[in-house]
Amino acid sequence: MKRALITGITGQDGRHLAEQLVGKGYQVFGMVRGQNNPKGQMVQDENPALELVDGDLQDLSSLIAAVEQVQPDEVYNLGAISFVQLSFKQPELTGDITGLGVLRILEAVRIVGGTVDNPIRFYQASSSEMFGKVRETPQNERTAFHPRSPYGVAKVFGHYMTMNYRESYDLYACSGILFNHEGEKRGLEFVTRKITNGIARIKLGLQDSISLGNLESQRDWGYAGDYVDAMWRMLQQDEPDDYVVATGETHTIREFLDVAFALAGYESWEPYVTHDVRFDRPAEVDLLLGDATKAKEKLGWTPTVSFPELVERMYLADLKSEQSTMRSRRR
Ligand code: NAP
Ligand code: F7E
Repeated sequence: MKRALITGITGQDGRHLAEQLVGKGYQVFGMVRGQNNPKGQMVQDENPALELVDGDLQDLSSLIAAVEQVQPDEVYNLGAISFVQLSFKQPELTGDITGLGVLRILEAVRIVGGTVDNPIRFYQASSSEMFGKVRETPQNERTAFHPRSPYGVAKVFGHYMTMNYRESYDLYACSGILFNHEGEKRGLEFVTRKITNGIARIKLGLQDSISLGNLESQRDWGYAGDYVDAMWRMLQQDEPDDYVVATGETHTIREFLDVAFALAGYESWEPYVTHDVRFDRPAEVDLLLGDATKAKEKLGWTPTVSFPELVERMYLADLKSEQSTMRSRRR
């Protein structure tokens, strides 16, 4: 039975990945930070086969202890401050967790090491935000980075550290440069889920409108379940490498609104969407479009959920969950 340790287990990707790895017969350990973190219980209820271990990406000794305790075959480093907007407000914290946190977990993996026959394999959650003010379109593994936020800068640090540990210590370390991926488990702070949840609540009479920032930026949005499968595939190869994971399609926030409001039966979204400057960013990433040819050719990976299917899946899940909350409040 293979053993996997996942940091960021309480986040969107951690939950999807844990479910898939348990389905493949792995013994899965999820790292939870903090004292009595309520999300630990939530993921344990969702996935009873999961085992929780304590640890924090800000605390090297806790990471060494977690890796020593679990003795993993594979470590997936998904933990981060992942919300770009927050990274502008708390850049130092973001640098520490999203950037230096990668160095700390790499150190823990290097120090504990695994066995000669079975060294620990490491996955780093790199991001299309590293491309930022893009130098070329579409973006691939060779595209130069130009990050536009403290989050993007921290991810570039983590990305290069992962490469450096691979080259310096012969660590089996891969980075997945993942473009935006969404789904029912996406945090409510991100624009896609904010929109699908907002529409569900408007439909049920629970709110009147959705306040948004810049509607012109373009994102290459895929489904999170497909993207965690790509992470696993990266760690099954003979040699470690870096891969772009993307759909190869890009859409504006306006297009997302068009599809989502139409699904809910509205002719137009303009009456329900207001602009709030608080959601504008000091620097924006205008256009992301990924070229995942390498992942397709070497990993045999392809996205399975189209853009309209993704929006529908998210809207229907939000409608169902808001309806069930309403029913339980009435009881
Ligand atoms: P997410 O939902 O925001 O989850 C982030 C996770 O990091 C949470 O489990 C959080 O735990 C954990 N975390 C935060 N601070 C930590 C710390 N000090 N020590 C240990 N864990 C900590 O993010 P996601 O969407 O699942 O993304 C997973 C990873 O992929 C992240 O590294 C993200 O930056 C990266 N990424 C995401 C996308 C995307 O579109 N989703 C694209 C490219 C890259 P708490 O619950 O305790 O806060
Ligand atoms: O913003 C615009 C916003 O916060 C998308 C993270 O997973 O993907 C994610 O980062 C776009 C931006 O995601 C609102 O200005 C407009 O242009 O959903 P988002 P993100 O910044 O692309 C990358 C790949 C990651 O790695 C990150 O971890 O939508 N936008 N109005 C808004 N965004 C938000 N959140 N809220 C708004 O009201």
